Amino acid sequence: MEVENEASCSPGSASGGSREYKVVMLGAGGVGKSAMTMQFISHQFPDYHDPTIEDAYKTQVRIDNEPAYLDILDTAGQAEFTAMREQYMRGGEGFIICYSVTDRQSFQEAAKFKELIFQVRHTYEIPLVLVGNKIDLEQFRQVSANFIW
Ligand SMILES: Nc1nc2c(ncn2[C@@H]2O[C@H](COP(=O)(O)OP(=O)(O)OP(=O)(O)O)[C@@H](O)[C@H]2O)c(=O)[nH]1
Ligand SMILES: [Mg+2]
Repeated sequence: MEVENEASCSPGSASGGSREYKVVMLGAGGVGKSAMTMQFISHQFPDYHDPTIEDAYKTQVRIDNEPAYLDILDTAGQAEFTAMREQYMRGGEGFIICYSVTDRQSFQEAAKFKELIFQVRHTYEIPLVLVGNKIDLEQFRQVSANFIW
């Protein structure tokens, strides 16, 4: 994956003495949100597409040299599972918006996710990262790395 846009992370609530950060994975169906999450959580890459309804993970990390918890919510990209969207956009402290570089429409949908966050939160001052995934499939690339969001 390649990180193409980044904003700083703001602190979240405390959990057992450690800071807790609520991160939400967003993006169109099949762009690789679950694969990315599994790679991060368990260092395994699922090579199948099992459409997510909603999966939550909690893992211990160090952020700014302090122990912290990351609550990662892996959400549904497929439209039929998106009823909870507004609720998790309200609760997220940081968002990872994913698209596939092989799928131009998923890039356009990424911009829509940003707008949806704005509609729910009424501010653009929300930490978020735009991730262009599947860069190993260079021969099928539809989204230039130079595109500006
Ligand atoms: N070649 C390649 N395939 C990938 C990459 N990331 C994910 N995939 C594949 O893309 C397919 C979909 O990945 P998922 O992680 O299930 O996609 P998702 O965004 O979670 O999809 P939904 O849960 O339906 O929203 C799977 O077959 C993955 O193995 C990548 O970086 N490169
Ligand atoms: Mg998924």
